[in-house]
Amino acid sequence: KNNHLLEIFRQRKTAVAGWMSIDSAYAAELVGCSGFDSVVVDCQHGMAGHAQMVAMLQALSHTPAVPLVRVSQNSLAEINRALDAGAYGIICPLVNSAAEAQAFGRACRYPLGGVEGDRSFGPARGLLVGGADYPQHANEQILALAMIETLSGLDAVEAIAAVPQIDGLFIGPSDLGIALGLGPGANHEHPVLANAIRRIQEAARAAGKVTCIWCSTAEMARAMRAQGMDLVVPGHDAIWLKAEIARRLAVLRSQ
Ligand code: 3PY
Ligand code: MG
Repeated sequence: KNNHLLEIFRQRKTAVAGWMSIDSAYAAELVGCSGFDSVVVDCQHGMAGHAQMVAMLQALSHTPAVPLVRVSQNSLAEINRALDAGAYGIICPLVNSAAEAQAFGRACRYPLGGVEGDRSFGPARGLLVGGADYPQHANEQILALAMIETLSGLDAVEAIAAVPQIDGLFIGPSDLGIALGLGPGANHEHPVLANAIRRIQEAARAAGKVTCIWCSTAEMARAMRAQGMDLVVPGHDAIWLKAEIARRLAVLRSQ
């Protein structure tokens, strides 16, 4: 099975991904059927534990969206379990150094065909959704996206981007804004944050890797697309739900 995101990246288009903080297979299925190129199951700040993550990946299997998982930490065990459950890419939070990026990238790769990897063999759902040749194509089709959202990660961003097992950088503007002294909810247009975002983008581009970014609004996602991002996320399910509830209650209570 081909990872459709790779095709979008090759065509120099911008993928749009949904983001699940709610631990529901039905909600994941609904979002996966709503037109996104990809859907991320967030196991760091989202509610899903392992069992819900598996159910959400099962629900996403019959949607056109490429299933990605943000793991809670840079752990070989957790990354392997998400991949075995059928994720076609892993987003790893808080990558601080080239060494951490290498450990993360290696966790996503089988040590096959000269590739340096630490992924243990037991593809489980990978075989069901990816087909019998999953072990042969997994290394090329699975995305390893390292989050840059700390000062040490930003300082090491060029070295992180150069790690061969890493496919791309994923910007976390909220943590990055805090790390840069701007506090929570920093505006991406603040020159300090905007410069950091551009530096990350340039580091990825120089290494031939993609850049992805989490955005709190659709407007920010549109601006980031115009800036050349390869993948943008226009907020998450809880934000969408709250916004629409607020809009409807305002209609009902405004008079
Ligand atoms: C951040 O902005 O810090 C993120 O991790 C986005 O989810
Ligand atoms: Mg973060």
